[in-house]
Amino acid sequence: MVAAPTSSVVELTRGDFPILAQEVRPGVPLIYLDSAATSQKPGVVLEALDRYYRESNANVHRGIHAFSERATAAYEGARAKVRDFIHAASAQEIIFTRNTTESINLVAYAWGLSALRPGDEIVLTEMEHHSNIVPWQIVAERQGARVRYIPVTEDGLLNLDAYNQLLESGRVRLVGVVHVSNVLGTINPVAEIIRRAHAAGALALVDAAQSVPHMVVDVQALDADFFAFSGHKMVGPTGIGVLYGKRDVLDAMPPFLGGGSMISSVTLERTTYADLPQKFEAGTPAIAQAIGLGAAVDYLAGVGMEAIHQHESALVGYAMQQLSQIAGLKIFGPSADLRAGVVSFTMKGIHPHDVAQGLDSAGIAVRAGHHCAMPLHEKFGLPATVRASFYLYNTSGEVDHLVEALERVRALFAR
Ligand code: C6P
Repeated sequence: MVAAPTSSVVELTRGDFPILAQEVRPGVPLIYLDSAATSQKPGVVLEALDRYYRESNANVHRGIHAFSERATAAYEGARAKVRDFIHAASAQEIIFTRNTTESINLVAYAWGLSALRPGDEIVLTEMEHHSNIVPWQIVAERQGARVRYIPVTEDGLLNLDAYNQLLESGRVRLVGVVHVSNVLGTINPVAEIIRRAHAAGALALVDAAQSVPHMVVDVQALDADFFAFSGHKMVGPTGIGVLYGKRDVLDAMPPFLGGGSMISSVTLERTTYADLPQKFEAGTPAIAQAIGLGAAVDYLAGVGMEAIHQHESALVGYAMQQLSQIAGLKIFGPSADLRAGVVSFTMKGIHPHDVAQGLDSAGIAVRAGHHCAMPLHEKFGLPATVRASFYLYNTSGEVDHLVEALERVRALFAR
């Protein structure tokens, strides 16, 4: 029997998130267990957005006037905060995008369309989110390249022997791997995967959408060539994401989008491009959202990423132990020590959408469906799962409510 974990993280932070004091319906408080889809936002992030629009709003990198300089300083300040948060060497390696999806598409189109040749191979994994599958399928088809996949084992881990065999073809140009699965919660051994990719002469891209918000990451220690994540999953606003890329790799790539801000000079015949990071930031960027992300990074760093990770590990261990007591409930993925704060499950004889609806009537927000990972669900022979995902503001009491509500759903459908 695992005791309900207690944590100073949640005691310190819970009150910072105004939405968590909301009721779903009169008398039914919100229990938010869907942070893998998007996280809630603390007051400091909401205030940073509001303050920017009230006190500093202007376009960046354009005006000579004081407000443009103020907005530019805040926008570039946010970039520097992100650099420090993921331990990148230079702010020039931090490209602001809309989200993880756009970051990966940037690499697929800018790098893939210029570097891939017929017969080249891209290696991904069977546990990728669609955003790290579909762009590669599109680009591979155009270039005559091939996409291959590292298989997932029954217990939700990557088969690294099969990975070695894939690398033996000698044709692999890029390995793309999810750091933390949004379905299984599996924390993949990305440092080792990247080491093997480099030994085989391939670049390595990490989909870090579910890792950067929840644990300490160091892109230099991992030696990743590309690292993609979203602001909205890390207590920041929607509309802002990040692509980290090694400077020499980004320098060698052509731009993705063309337009204002990404140029050095333009004539009617040709264009020369700006240096990094502007080369990849065409048009007016998401200024307020970047500044909001800077505030989010400050907030997370203030709480401490190691403390957040510990809190979620304890919570997911407790949740798995409690959920496994429910008759007919099956959890997918590895043991708690190998996963982040995500638990996907099915309940015998009850459709996942019915489970989610039953939970919603108890004020509990979870996600049900394929979670944009259809190939992984297919692998497990499932159309859908129910997913509970945790963050720094969740409590063990909320896990208890989840378990009680699931017992009620089970009893209802047993009648
Ligand atoms: N997963 C989920 O409920 P965007 O939408 O671009 O911010 O993130 C895409 C993405 C990429 N990789 C992983 C591992 C992800 O989990 C996600 C987003 C959400 O699981 C929405 S589908």
